[in-house]
This record gives sequence, structure tokens and C-alpha cells, in this order.
Amino acid sequence: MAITTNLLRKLRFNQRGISNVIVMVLSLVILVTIVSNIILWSYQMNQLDWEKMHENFRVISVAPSDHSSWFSTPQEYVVIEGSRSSGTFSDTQLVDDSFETFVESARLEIEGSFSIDIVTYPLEHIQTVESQMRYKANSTEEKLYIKAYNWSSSVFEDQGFNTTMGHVPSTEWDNYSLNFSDQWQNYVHANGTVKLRVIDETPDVNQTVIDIDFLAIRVVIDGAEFQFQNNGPSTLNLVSIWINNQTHHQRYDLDVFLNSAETVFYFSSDIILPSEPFTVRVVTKRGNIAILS
Ligand SMILES: [Ca+2]
Ligand SMILES: [Ca+2]
Repeated sequence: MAITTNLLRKLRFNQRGISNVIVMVLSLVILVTIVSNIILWSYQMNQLDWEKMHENFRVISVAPSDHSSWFSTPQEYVVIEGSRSSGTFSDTQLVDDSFETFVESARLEIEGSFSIDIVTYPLEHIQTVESQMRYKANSTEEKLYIKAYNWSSSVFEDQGFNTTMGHVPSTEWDNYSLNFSDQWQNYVHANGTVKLRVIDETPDVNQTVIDIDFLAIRVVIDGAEFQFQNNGPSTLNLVSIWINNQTHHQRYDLDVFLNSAETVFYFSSDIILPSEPFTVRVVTKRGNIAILS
């Protein structure tokens, strides 16, 4: 009997010992978890503080704007009549005297595809679309016409354009400009695509040579254009903009990313600038502010 009691006591003592060990181990695990989380958290806080402290950006300029930038063709023209004799489509992207040359074969017809950035320039804010061609020809005998693809009637036409008279070429650089007036919606696909054709007037025996320095479209739209510059070491996210004058305080959402050392133009058709003087405050996601007065 006494032996049995002794054994039971010993067993209880051992159980208590094991429990103590388990409690100690668990406590240690919890302690290590807490300490490591605190270290990690403070490291992350330091990282965030560091990133916030080193943000360095400015608003270089702000101005009202009534049109987009130019959209030139990102691919080679399709030659339907005539031929391409030199240069490439990329020569037609800038006004710089480097050009692409096409030659008539009794007729000339080329087609280019252009794409409006409808994220920056939403269709519901567009007033019309303009096209501009800077070109010269070796003969002024025959007019050229620019027509656009009508997405409703599925033909290339110039119905409703501000001018349907065509353009008499010059042997010196000259501009053939037109706009789609209030009919522009017929000529712009819902995804922003506009197709243009440059077409000669009539079949003839002269094989006229056409040099195109520039051919592009842009939209007429009211808004404001900003220029932002990131002089800091890391990428910036601009999240809001305040436009304030004496009577007018307006906040707009923004979602612009700027890489380190990058300068960007930003257009918004939502922002209508008040009368001057006004102040522009741009806020980053990390909470820094740049001011332009
Ligand atoms: Ca012709
Ligand atoms: Ca050019």
C-alpha cells in the first residue's frame, strides 16, 4: 500500500515537471514571436519613413488646354493604289523634315490607322477631332483628299468635315488641316480608333510624288495640363490634387505614377482651372505635398 502511494506521488511530480517545461517553451515561443514582430514592424516603419523623407518632386507647370497631344500612326501605311518609294511610317510621326515618299500609279490611295488615348481623353468630353498632314508634292496639278472611315456607314468619306474641298499640294512644305466638326462620332470607334485615307483626285498620267513629313490626329477637349517631375530615388504615386484660389477650393482624385527621375505631362478633362491667381497642391500616397502658386 505504502509503495503504491509513493509511486503515485512520483508520477504526479513528474507530470508537474513536464507541464512546467511545456509552459516555459510556449512562453518562449510567444516572447520570440512578439520581439521579432516588433523588430520587423520598426524596420518597416523606418523603411516607410525613409521613403517618405526622400520623396522629392515638383509641379513644373499647369495650364488650361483645349486639345490633346498628336496621335500618329504606330504602324506602316497600307498602300491601296500607287507605291511607297522611301522612308517609313515613323518618318511621319514628327514635324522634322524627315519624310515618307509615295508615288502615284495614275491613282494614289494610302490608309493609316490612328488611336486616340480614350483613358486620358474620354469620348464623352471630346468636342471634335482634327487631322493634320504636312507634305509636299512634285506637281501641283492634282488635289489630295483626306477621308475617314465612317463606322456607321462602313465607308471612307468626308461628310460633315469642316472642309470637303480637298487640298492643292505645294512643292514646298505645306499643311493640309481639317476637322470632323460635330460629325466626329461617326469617325471614331468606341475604342478610339480612327482610320484615314489620303486619296488623289482623279486618274491621270502624271505619276505625282508625295512626301509626307507628318500625319496625325488630335482631339479638341477642354481640361488642364500639368507637368510633374520626380527628383527622388523611388517611384511616386500622386493620389490627389487641390486647386485653390480665394473663393474656390476643389479636390480631385489622381492616380499618377512617376518613376525616379521622370518628368511627365498629365492631362485631365475633369479639372477646370479657376481664374488666377490659384495654387496647386499635389499629394503623394506617402503624404508629401508639392505646391505651385
Ligand atoms: Ca491621279
Ligand atoms: Ca517627319
